[in-house]
Amino acid sequence: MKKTLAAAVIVTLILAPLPAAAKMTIKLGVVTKPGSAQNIVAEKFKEIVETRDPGRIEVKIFHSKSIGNETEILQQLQMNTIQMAIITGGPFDTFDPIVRVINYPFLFKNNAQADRILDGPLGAEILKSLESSGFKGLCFSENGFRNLTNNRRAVTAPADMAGLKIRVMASAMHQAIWQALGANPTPMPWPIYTELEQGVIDGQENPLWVMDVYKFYEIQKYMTLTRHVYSPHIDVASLVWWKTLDPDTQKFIGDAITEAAVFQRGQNRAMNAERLAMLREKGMKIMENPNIDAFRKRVAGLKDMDLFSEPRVKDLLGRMLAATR
Ligand code: EAX
Repeated sequence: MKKTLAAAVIVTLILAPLPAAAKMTIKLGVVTKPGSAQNIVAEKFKEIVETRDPGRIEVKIFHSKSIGNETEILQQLQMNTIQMAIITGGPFDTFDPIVRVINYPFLFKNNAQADRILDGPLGAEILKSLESSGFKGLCFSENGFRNLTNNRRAVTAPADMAGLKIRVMASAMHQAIWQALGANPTPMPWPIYTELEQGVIDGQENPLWVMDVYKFYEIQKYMTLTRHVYSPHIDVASLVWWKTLDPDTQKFIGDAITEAAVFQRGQNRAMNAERLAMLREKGMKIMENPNIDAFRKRVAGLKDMDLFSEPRVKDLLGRMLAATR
């Protein structure tokens, strides 16, 4: 009797299906909503990872502020409660002042230059620096060149900025830019539709896709093509988590996110002309040729500010300014 029981147990154990190799889950955070630049990177990354090696990794995207604002998402990466994020360069400012260098006004002259520098050794230095804040910097995707919108008046020169209350990201660099331009900058986390609608702020600055996807044409009358900052996203992983991965998995993930970033930049750029036409058609008054020289002059002194007092940051800014001249 005992023997039969033992045999039955053994047979059951043998026939029981082996647990499948545990599938890895990557929780990925973005603050913006589906259709936004960050989500396009996230979704492309998910598609690449899940189709290139099915069953290996599942990517779960948390969007639309479902796990907090950008600063909160970055804190969750530091603790490895989420593993990856696509976050605009601005809010990294409070974690590592080195990112002020990429948010510097009128730094990059065009897309090709931004790609060359950010995908090259200078970009790599910035990604590397983020490790001391607990982030594994993987690559750059893009928000794009930022433009000013407001609800008060047509802005074509800094003099028109006087007293305008402009929402800025959680970034000392961005705040300094708008102070220098004579506006009244107010840092606020994303999203900001309600604040614009209620007139808590007069304006904001973002790339064209934002005015489209977030329907700012409904609540902002004027847009000025200032292109004052080329705004990358930094695509990052939790450093604690990254170190637990074997080199092959690191390469698989690193290649996939880089491919997704390159795809998204191309797509974003391809849509700019169409978006501009659409925003005009929706009734926005668009100042296409503002006095950029006057804007430049106002921000020329920023490189000597305390923002860049840390020697390694100052040094990188100097090399970046030389490389983008
Ligand atoms: O990507 O906060 C900002 O202005 C960002 O550009 C926003 O997340 C849209």
